[in-house]
Amino acid sequence: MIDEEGLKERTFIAIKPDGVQRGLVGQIVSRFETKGFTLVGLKIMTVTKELAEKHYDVHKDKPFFRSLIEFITSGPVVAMVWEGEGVVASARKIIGATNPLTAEPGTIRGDYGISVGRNLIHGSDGIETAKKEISLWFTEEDLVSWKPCLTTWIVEKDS
Ligand code: D4T
Repeated sequence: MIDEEGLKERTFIAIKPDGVQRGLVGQIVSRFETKGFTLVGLKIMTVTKELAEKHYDVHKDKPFFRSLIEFITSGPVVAMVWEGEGVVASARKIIGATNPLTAEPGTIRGDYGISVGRNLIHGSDGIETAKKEISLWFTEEDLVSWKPCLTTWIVEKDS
């Protein structure tokens, strides 16, 4: 689906410090790549307290807020933007439930995690959230619009 600005659907994905420290970056990127989505933004970075607090602002009154901010700023994070039809909802399914213990096998959290405070990866929970998160983490210049040559073998009708 193309939005009013002519952009295809995009989502924001971040591999959290546990995923990076455990050497799971390649396997996690591969899940989205082999599904057929297009990588349009990628960087490894140390998250500042300011960015972490803005990103998790909706949770600021939750009891786990402080530990969440401490965790997300505790080591490198791999921030990404993925593009494709239905990518926001599909990425949430690929990621799995918030608690890795109850996340389905076959999902990233279900396959690699145990603890909700070490759940490896973040994915935007809706199209509007995705837009906000992408502009919080990336500049326009950081993102690359491109059409993979395999598109016609993955998508029947490229919108
Ligand atoms: P994110 O936002 O990281 O993709 O996770 P979810 O969308 O799946 O889950 P969420 O927003 O409810 O939680 C945000 C973040 O907080 C951590 N967390 C959550 C935690 O440390 N303790 C808790 O009890 C909960 C509910 C995990 C994800």
